Amino acid sequence: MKRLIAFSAALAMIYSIPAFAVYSETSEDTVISAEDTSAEEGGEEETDTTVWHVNFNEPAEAEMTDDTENREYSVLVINPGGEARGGTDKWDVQFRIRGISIEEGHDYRITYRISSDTEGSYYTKIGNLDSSTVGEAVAGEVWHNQFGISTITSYTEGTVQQDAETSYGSAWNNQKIGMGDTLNVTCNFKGIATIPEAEWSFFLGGAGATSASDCFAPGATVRFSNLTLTDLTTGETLVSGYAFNQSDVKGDINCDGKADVTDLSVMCLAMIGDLTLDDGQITICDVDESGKFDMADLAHYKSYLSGVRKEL
Ligand SMILES: [Ca+2]
Ligand SMILES: [Ca+2]
Repeated sequence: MKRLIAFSAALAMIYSIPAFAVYSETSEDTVISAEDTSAEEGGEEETDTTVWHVNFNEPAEAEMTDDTENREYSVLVINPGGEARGGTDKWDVQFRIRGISIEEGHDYRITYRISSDTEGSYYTKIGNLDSSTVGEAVAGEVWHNQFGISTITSYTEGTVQQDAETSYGSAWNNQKIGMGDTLNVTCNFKGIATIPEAEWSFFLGGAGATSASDCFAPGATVRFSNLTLTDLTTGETLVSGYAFNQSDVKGDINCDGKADVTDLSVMCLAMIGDLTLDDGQITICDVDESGKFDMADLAHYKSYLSGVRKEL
């Protein structure tokens, strides 16, 4: 196990790429007003809202790069907006996708990886487009970052949450992220209302009535990948943005197009329980194709990286 832990530390260093943001809280009324304006006054025109995109309200400004090479979306928060700058609140900057449909009673799994180069926080939710309450879904939100059974793994702090269950009625607070950190998040939740036209959004904006501080400072870069939403009841994949299991390269667990020591580090983290993998990722980790992911796969990978084995 010693060797594994060493690998894990190495991985943590490799992964010390910046991450995130601040955090805030939301009240249904303010969310409604925010949504009412954000949809119309956003920075984008003619944008296909069924793909990941940024939306912002003046004076907020943000820029999204679809980084196909690194398989991630990168959002530069140029101006987070917020009350102090003449804006409204944390939803002044949003990274989001629309065109999702949620069914009451269905089970869902959501995953994402978020990295930030500054300390910050964010709020993320799935809800309808006008924030009107639907049944149990207050402000039209069927899910947010404090609802469901979630596991959060930080590359700097290890496991922050493990299968932590939070009821829907809990405070709708932001999730913090440390400077240079990366969070891997998995959450299972049940659809508490049917929302035929829903969006999944990350709020990255400024401080306001529901947010004590800016999510991110001007100039912060926040990166996203492994953005997946699966309807476990039907097995349907509703959202898949740079999912971890999309790489064609064997053993490329972090989906950067290469099989290298970084991937082995991820596998080591998973092996010691610091990282939770989904079924697709476990399949990728089974590099010796034995049907299971175990120590033999780590040895197999090592022999490839050291040149003893010519192919994975
Ligand atoms: Ca890789
Ligand atoms: Ca195996």
